[in-house]
Amino acid sequence: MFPRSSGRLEMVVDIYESADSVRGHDPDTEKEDIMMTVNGDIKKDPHTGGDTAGGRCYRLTAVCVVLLCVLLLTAITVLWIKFSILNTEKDQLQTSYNNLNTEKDQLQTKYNNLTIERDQLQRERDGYPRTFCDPYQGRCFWFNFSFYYMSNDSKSWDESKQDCNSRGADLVIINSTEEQEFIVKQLGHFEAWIGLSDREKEGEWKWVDGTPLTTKYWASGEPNNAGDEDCAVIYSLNKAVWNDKKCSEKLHWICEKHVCQ
Ligand code: MMA
Ligand code: CA
Repeated sequence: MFPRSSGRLEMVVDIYESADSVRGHDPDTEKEDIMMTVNGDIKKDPHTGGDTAGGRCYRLTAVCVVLLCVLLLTAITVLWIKFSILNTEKDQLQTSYNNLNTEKDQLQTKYNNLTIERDQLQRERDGYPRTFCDPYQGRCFWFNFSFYYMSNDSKSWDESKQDCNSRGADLVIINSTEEQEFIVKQLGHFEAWIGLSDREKEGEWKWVDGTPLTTKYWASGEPNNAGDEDCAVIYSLNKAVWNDKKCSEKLHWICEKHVCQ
């Protein structure tokens, strides 16, 4: 039955529950009329004047699907936001973990150095002389018949001299161009105390073993005693040169120990 109504083709499906009648139902009371236009509109049953059961079911399904979609979208959005927050938190935790790890390594290094220093001090207290070369505190090298120690830390000239003495050595005494060029190569761009000063008498430069200065390698214009400078440093100015500086300044230093000393 496909009657035409107001120019539109309407499909009317009358379902008669004939099967039900077979099962003992009255087909007249349980008859359902479904009228659906071709363009999908649900039409009211001209006999009853209200929505058909199929139309209501269709609308209910549509509403349910829309609701489900909205629910799904909300859930996805919430999950995505949570994921983003967790991701940011993860990154922050990773950064603080890395920072803590770096800090831990630094503390570990400090701890190791302090342990070495403590052991050294204990050995000294027990009467053992300080070892000349401690690779944790500086760099050690040798040249001709001498061992050299170049400090990692910085101290005044007096403290530096004391450190060398505690190693059974003294601040370096330079006897040749070869020796000082070799030392400067180890120094790189640093400057370091050498065993030369004029603190006893201004202008009378002496090595730490008391010998007067003969062969000099002062930088041009030095020593200038600028603001009372009585201690000498070595540094590189294309070649190895010396400068006088205030003895209280904290700088690296170089100890020298003769092989047969
Ligand atoms: C200048 C020069 C030196 C002096 C230092 C002190 C940078 O060099 O006057 O002779 O010893 O300053 O820092
Ligand atoms: Ca100077």
